[in-house]
Amino acid sequence: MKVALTVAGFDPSGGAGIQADMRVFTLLGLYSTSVITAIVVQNSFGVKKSIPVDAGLVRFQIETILEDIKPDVLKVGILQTPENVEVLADCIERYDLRLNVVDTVLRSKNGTPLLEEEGIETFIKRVVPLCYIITPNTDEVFILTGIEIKSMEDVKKSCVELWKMGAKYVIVKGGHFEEEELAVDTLYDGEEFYTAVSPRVKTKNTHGTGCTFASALASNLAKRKDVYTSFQIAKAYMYGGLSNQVEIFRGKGPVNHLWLSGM
Ligand code: PXL
Repeated sequence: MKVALTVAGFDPSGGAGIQADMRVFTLLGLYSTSVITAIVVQNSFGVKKSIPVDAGLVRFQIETILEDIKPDVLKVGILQTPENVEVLADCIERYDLRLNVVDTVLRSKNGTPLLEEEGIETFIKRVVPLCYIITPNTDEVFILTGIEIKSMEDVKKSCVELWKMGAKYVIVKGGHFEEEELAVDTLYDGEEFYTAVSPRVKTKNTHGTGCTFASALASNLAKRKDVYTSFQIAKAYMYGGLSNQVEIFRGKGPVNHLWLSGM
């Protein structure tokens, strides 16, 4: 059985972060280990507060897992502090965690910072060059590159920029172009652009989409599928989760991770 490690935040409402990651890994047939970086106090109406885990404790968790097993893939979510960014970069280098998917979680949908301002520069300097795949949405692209995405040309420009900053593969998610009929994600490998396309699903239940996509991607990489195939499978898994709705919460509920098991 392939093994994943997620380094991410804890979501008490269960739809994002470590809980989403572990659910996706399980459904896609992987064993999942997890290191917690922050406790994100939230429900379906939004994030109230995020409390970071001390960087020394994040390091201790990673070291303790890694002295025992080497995961087949690493998935990264919330880091919150510059110190946690440094620890992650250091551990990727030290333990050679090169097959990774880094989801750039910078702030919540209602604006709570999930990476502190001072951590962004450190993230760009230390983590982006170690990313195998980086998966920003359009808001995160703006924070990381200053490029405001209004067109496909802007998407391509930002892919090239993030690739130049050191990520091996860049996926810019188009889920935030709300007026379009299609949800188009773009992959860039330094040479060519590839797209994964699905119909846009009109739903309020989008909590955890970023985590879900990144974990589905990571699961397929761990199974030694290539990046291009993993990209298409992850997109298809997302579309299934969004289009097979479950109503659990009163606010913005989670995507349905369980749709693949027929629920
Ligand atoms: O979707 C970003 C995200 C990631 N991880 C955790 C979160 C959130 C957003 O709320 O709570 C734990």
